[in-house]
Amino acid sequence: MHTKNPKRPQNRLQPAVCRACLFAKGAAQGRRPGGELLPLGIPAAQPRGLGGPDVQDPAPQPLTPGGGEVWLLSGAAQGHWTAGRPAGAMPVGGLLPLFSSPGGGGLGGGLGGGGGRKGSGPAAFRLTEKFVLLLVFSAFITLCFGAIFFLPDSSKLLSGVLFHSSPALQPPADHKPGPGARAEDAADGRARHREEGAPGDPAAALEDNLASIRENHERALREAKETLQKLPEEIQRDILLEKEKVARDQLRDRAVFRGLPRVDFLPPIGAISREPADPSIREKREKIKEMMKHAWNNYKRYAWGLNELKPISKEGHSSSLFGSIKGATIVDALDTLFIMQMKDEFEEAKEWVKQNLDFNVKAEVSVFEVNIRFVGGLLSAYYLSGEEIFRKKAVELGLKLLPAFHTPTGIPWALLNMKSGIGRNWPWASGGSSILAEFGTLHLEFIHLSHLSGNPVFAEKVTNIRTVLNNLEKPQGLYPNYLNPSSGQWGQYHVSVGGLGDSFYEYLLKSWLMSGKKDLEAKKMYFEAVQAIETHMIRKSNTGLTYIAEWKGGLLEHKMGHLTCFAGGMFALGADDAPPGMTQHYLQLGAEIARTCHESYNRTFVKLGPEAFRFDGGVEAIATRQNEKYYILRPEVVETYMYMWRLTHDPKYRRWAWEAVEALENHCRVNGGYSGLRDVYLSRESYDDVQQSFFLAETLKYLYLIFSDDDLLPLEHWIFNTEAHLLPVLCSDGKESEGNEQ
Ligand code: DMJ
Repeated sequence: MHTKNPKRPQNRLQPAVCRACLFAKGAAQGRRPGGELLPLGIPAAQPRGLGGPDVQDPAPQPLTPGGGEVWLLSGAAQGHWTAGRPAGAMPVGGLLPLFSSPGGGGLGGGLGGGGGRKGSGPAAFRLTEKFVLLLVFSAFITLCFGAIFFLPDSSKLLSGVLFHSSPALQPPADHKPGPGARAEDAADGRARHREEGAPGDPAAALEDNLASIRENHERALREAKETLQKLPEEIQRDILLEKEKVARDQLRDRAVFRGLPRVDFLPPIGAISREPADPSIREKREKIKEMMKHAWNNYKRYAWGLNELKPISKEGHSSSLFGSIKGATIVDALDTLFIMQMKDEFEEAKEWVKQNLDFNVKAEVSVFEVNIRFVGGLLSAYYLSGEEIFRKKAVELGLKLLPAFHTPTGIPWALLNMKSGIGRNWPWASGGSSILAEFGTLHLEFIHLSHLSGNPVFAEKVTNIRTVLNNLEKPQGLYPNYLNPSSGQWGQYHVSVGGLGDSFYEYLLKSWLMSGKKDLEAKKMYFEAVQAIETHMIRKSNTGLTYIAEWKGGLLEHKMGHLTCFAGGMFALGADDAPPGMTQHYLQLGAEIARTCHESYNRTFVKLGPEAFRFDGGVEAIATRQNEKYYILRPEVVETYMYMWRLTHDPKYRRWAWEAVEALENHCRVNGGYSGLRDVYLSRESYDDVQQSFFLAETLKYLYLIFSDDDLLPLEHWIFNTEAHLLPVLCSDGKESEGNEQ
């Protein structure tokens, strides 16, 4: 946690390696508390020597103590100071005269107008001085990179120093992969993931590292050189231009927001259905509605307005994935409440959204999570209810996410500070890459944002992602999980239909379907990808269970994640449009994956499946590692049952779904709601004390649909986003398909 000192400006100072480049670009900027834009290389706080803000401030020693040093803060060190020196800070003043100033001016002072030392800008240096500076600077950078990459446990250093991540976003050591994300493991799972499997060739990895060090080094040098060549006036002009651009963008966004076009709300098709005729099915459906009530009432009682509920502690649970946006459970649950006809609850949720849902938050959010849960949830609530507030909030949030696309390629950052508009990637992601399942899971929502706002900008952003992907060479036709948003090159060659990859494939198929089958590019990309996946990643176990392995640089890790289980439903859903002669094949593949995932449930004590299960070392569909034995109320297996039921009406899918209901009731239900389990093979309960918001958005919704007639949310009219939020199919003219007058 950051210790906040209200007197200290909250600007985050960047590590030394980033300074020159960020400054030179004049692109990424920090803000003074008062809102004035500053290049990141310049500390927003005026050092005491320069008449800093407050003499009472216990804060750190001057940025230019004795007129010399500048302290660089690491994220963890922000706000923590020891004996006149920030913990984790390193002095660079002596090394970097550019940033120091005997008179207390330095570059920051010069630009900010506070320093006033004549000639303190770069132009004051003679050519030889510049050369020496350059040499010193480059030696310093080399030293930093050397230390970062070659010291033992460099990954920790990388995340702690280079990427400077907020502790709030760091995976706690004993926590499960983040609530959700098929773009999985926002928490520890991901980082471990990366280290665990990766067979790979160490020489190649070293070569990769060296190449990226060289590349970074050269870029930093180039940019430092450019900065040195600029006159202070030029730098100031760049800053002004950038400032104007930001202001222009903000104005444009506000205009869009104020002037939302009128849209005719079409009554949704099949949003409400009659009771199932069969009394035993009716009873089961009623039971699932009762589960929703139990989950909702407890959330309301103990955690109202917070993101999620801790059902054992009976208090709120906040996930760093949403920064300080609140109310994840409320927004995620809206459409489930609607289709279950829980009208009072829907109304109170709507009222909360109206009064309290606020996106003007400072902390960083996961762009992917906020998109699938909040944008998706709001869009879905709008399309079902026609309430304008949901459309307005969805567009407002969409606009807030746009700065994430501010990268050289337009591939968005994973994390975004919605206040400052500054983005970055997960520190653990291969070489600063963005994640396929994250940037590849925006398409559906963004197309609808353009549709509902009349602003093409959203659609343009996601169309560009496609273009970038289509211009890239794919190893064996497969899409690696990592893509660098600056270079536009793939990171590590890891491919997964589970965490980090999954919903990218799902969104290709659903883009095709949601476009009223007009988006041929999506269709082509989907079927080509699926074909490559089948060839290189789908295998059968000794006893004939079909599974989808993970592909790492040409080698297979024979493990399948709970997240991967969604693919059964996906294969079946795409079957109708498969290349000639393949429809039956894909339906069959969907059925086989469903069976394997059912086995992974059936082979546990609690009859709910583990996070990942393996097909090696003599086991099949069983988790062998302790850290893969948990179940966090995930939906993917019942999601696949839902599609298989709808598409085949084979009664076993209802049977299997009911087994899951019973297991949830027997093992996850507690007085205070529903909890995940730490070990599904244990006979005693091992609660993790979190009621994930997707339990209400997805797990209970899919279960309810399995025990409803098919005319509730017919698949030919509705697309479920990856969080099970509903988006109507758009016709060829970009309009929603006509509603009936139910
Ligand atoms: C949900 O947030 C979404 O389904 C996402 O795509 C992946 N993971 C969780 C549920 O497991």
